[in-house]
Amino acid sequence: MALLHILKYPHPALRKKAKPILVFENSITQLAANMLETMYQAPGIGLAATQMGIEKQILVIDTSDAKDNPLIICNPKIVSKAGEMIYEEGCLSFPGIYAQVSRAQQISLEYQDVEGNHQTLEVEDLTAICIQHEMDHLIGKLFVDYLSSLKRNRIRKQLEKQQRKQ
Ligand code: GNR
Ligand code: NI
Repeated sequence: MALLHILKYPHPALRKKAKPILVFENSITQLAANMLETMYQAPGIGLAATQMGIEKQILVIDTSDAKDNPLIICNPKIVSKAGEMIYEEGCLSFPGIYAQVSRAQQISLEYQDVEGNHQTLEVEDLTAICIQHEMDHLIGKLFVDYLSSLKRNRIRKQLEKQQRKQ
């Protein structure tokens, strides 16, 4: 296993659109294991391949308190949404930045597991929010895109300054 480097906003790779995984070979299992290790170490509750500059439709989450419930999701598609929930979100590509975002409170999902088997999932609350946040990453969309351009520009300047100091 290995820790992966998480790209920080405004890295241009965060805007790339991920492609479906067609062949579920060993390298996908390896990538998923490395993404989980990187997510737990960060620590975070989710991670999308786009955040490492990898253009594949794969995300991992673990929203359990005990951090003992990892979920690997490939080629996800939301088939239904319900309700609305506002939650204070953070993102590992935006260290130290938090903002309120409104999303569906409940979602139904079709996806493939790491072996390529088709699965369905119904989730709500934090897990639903986290999966929607990660699925946005896979299409190059970021949580700051839900904010005004004024707020987004402030955040961009703050992060650019932070990265110059490193
Ligand atoms: O660790 C994370 N926490 C979080 C909190 C609220 C809403 C979404 C998230 S996802 C984030 C990890 C991350 O950046 N995933 O892309
Ligand atoms: Ni994120």
